[in-house]
Amino acid sequence: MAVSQRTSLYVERLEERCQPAGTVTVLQSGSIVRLVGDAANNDVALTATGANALTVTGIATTISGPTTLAGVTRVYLELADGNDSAAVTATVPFDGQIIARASSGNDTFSIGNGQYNGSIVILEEHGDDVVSLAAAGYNEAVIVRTGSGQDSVSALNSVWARRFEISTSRGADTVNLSFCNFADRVVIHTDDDNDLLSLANCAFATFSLFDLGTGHDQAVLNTVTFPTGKPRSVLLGGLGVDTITQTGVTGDRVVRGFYP
Ligand SMILES: [Ca+2]
Ligand SMILES: [Ca+2]
Ligand SMILES: [Ca+2]
Repeated sequence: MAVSQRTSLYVERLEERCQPAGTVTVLQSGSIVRLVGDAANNDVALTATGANALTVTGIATTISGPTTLAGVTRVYLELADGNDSAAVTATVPFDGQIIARASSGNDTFSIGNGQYNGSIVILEEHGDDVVSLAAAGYNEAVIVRTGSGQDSVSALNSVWARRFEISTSRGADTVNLSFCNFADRVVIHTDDDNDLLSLANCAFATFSLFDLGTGHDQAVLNTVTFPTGKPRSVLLGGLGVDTITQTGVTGDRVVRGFYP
């Protein structure tokens, strides 16, 4: 009897974890907006409606405070505990900065579909986080730190005017860049554990760094253009038995620490 009760409670908790819920409080102070979540699995959508204007929509999540915002130069996403999701779109170009602050849980950030003229900073810590940057022009720096956990960062079908930095810290992480043009430097550190770096149909206009850290890492490059001349781009396997596959790769690069 006791065993049966325990099983039943565990199933209920799993169902609850998969459902968006809770309340996100929207606070505006001058040009700064904070979206503050609670311990539940919050799910919000932000849509740019002007260079400094946004609407906030809760997906099975209650929004407390204004949902139509003007005069915004910076947005903080502070969704707290739980497995949170935030999706930002800017088919009307958005000039503000977007900063996601660290929270526990397995969080998903999707920031794309449009034009971003302000920098984007994602500072995650714990949990298996997913960051997706797709179908957009990123006209300022984009910095992604996903912390511990098995994280996934993907950049798809986008143009990057300024630097793009990714650090995925501990955990078996995946970084996938495809159909992207990078005008400025790209710096990727996947750090400890067995990571996967995939670059497909990408062009790098200036030298870039890909450091896979310790662990048995894998790099797969398919149809990638690096610039010629110095300084050269660098691919580092680091400690561990690392493998690299290069198909249709042009330009100068230094490849170190991989087994053939
Ligand atoms: Ca939350
Ligand atoms: Ca990680
Ligand atoms: Ca590694």
